[in-house]
Amino acid sequence: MKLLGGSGSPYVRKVRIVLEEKHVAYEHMDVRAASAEVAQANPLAKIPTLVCDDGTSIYDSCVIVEYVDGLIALPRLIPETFAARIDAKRWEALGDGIVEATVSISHENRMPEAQRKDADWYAKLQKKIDGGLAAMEKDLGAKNFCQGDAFTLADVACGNALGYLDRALPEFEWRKAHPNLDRMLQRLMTRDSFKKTLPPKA
Ligand SMILES: N[C@@H](CCC(=O)N[C@@H](CS)C(=O)NCC(=O)O)C(=O)O
Repeated sequence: MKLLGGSGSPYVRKVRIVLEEKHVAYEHMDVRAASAEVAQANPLAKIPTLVCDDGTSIYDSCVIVEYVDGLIALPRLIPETFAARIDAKRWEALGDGIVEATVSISHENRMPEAQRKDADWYAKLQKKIDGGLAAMEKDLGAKNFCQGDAFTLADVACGNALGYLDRALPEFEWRKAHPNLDRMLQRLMTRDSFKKTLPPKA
């Protein structure tokens, strides 16, 4: 299978962490969403897009991680029982929501200052990031894993969001107010899947 999408995309990194954790062999095509390869494989022209060996394409990142998790039984990243499965997907939505707000702010910051959106726009997105971090900090508590007593998609989504915050908004200091998340990211960064997928400095 072939994964289309640039290493700098946080949604691509989430999928790559899952592929590494599941030890699935894949080819990585480091291409942008606007590339011809993506346009051909995904009518929405978005990354990540996974092209399977039979030519079928799978998107978006949430569907791809569920597909990859189902391909190989162990280690199971999306729990089997209904309640735990929904909770893992809720963690994923939290992580992805923080990523989405962070992408918007970091794109806007690249505009010339005079053309940037107003303070209300920034405040609205910052509130999502702050709210998402507060919820993750509280739900993680003193535990070693976001969910239950094993590494799951919840940990992938949480660590991916924190890593992207550091990369895209390096001036944003989140650690002091979120010691549980700080500890979590340090522990996640000892895993091969997180180390191997860390994007080169922007
Ligand atoms: N919900 C999607 C979001 C993917 C996404 O927004 N990817 C961005 C790159 S980080 C993209 O392809 N942008 C190009 C576009 O929207 O046209 C997912 O989880 O895969």
